[in-house]
Amino acid sequence: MKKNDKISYRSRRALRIGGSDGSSTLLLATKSGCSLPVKRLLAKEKTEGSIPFTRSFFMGQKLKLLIDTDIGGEVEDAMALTLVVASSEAEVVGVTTVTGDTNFRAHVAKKILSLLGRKEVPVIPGIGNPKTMRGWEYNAFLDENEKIEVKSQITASDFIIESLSRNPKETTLVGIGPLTNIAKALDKDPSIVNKVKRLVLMGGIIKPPIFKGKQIPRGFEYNFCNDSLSAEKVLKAGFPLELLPGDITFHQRDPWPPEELVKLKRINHPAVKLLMRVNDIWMVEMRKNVDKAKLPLNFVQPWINDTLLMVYLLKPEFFETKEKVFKWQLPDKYPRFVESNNGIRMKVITKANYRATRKFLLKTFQKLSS
Ligand SMILES: [Ca+2]
Repeated sequence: MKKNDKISYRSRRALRIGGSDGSSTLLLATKSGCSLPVKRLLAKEKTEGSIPFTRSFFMGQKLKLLIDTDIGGEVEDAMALTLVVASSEAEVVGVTTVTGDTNFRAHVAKKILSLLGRKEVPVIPGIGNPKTMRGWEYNAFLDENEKIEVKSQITASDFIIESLSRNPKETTLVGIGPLTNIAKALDKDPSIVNKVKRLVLMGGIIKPPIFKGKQIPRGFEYNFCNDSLSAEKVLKAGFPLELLPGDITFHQRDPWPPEELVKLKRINHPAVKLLMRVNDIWMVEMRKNVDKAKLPLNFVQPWINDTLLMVYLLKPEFFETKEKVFKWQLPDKYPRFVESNNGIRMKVITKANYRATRKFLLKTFQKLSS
């Protein structure tokens, strides 16, 4: 939609655009149809409080998101979930958890949703093995003596299949963890490839970025490396695919500048307070990983990755993308993407406006406490 375009609509509808000064404008459309200059509407959109309503009215329904996540480790998945739930432009239809102790992860997702007043959102533990958990994760999200209680009558893969089949082409499946659950769903019902609206993934590294003169090791990308066979299966299946590769995450030079992190820490909302607690613990854990990888110590940063993907869904104008075709190669345990004339077709995020992303995140989280 461009500024000089016109919006035309033919059903009988009324739209009231509210202003922060209490004023409002009623716009009417009749069966005979009419059109309004978008420029005028966009000017109205700048008025605080009217953005989600006007956007959802003209751009269609809210974004329906089904999120498959390894929430419960670093803060990122929880922050990503908080963002989309806090945003009035998205509707989370369900959360499935993957890798490690998926019951624990489902409990964390439930906890975040409850703190945000959305405990009715279904959360389904998926495929994983508790023995592969790293341990410290239990201390970060849970309070002392907090019991993990998650029950589900359905498996995560069946939940994915059912959700996509109930509303074909309406739901965006978002993968911000290893792709084990999605690969399982694909095994059971290959037709989900045509039922999903978009499959949007965080994972892979296309060209290892350099940080402070050192190349980021491929193993720092976790999602595709953790279960590369499932990743290969899902990527090659023919989904309408969009990818945020780890390159873009690691191109951030100053992921959360201290003065902005302080503003996040000042937000008086239990969900954000929990995120900040986990972030502080994660920084200590990350220092150990960075020591092990012999990377510069200033690599210990609150990197924005899964959350960046959610911002892409909500604010695509902050990003640049390119249609690309890749061949998948697995010469060792770390996958490679080689550009090719035929292979896996996808839309790849190539650039991000990190500053705008952080500003949007901060504003959305601040609204939680107002
Ligand atoms: Ca994740």
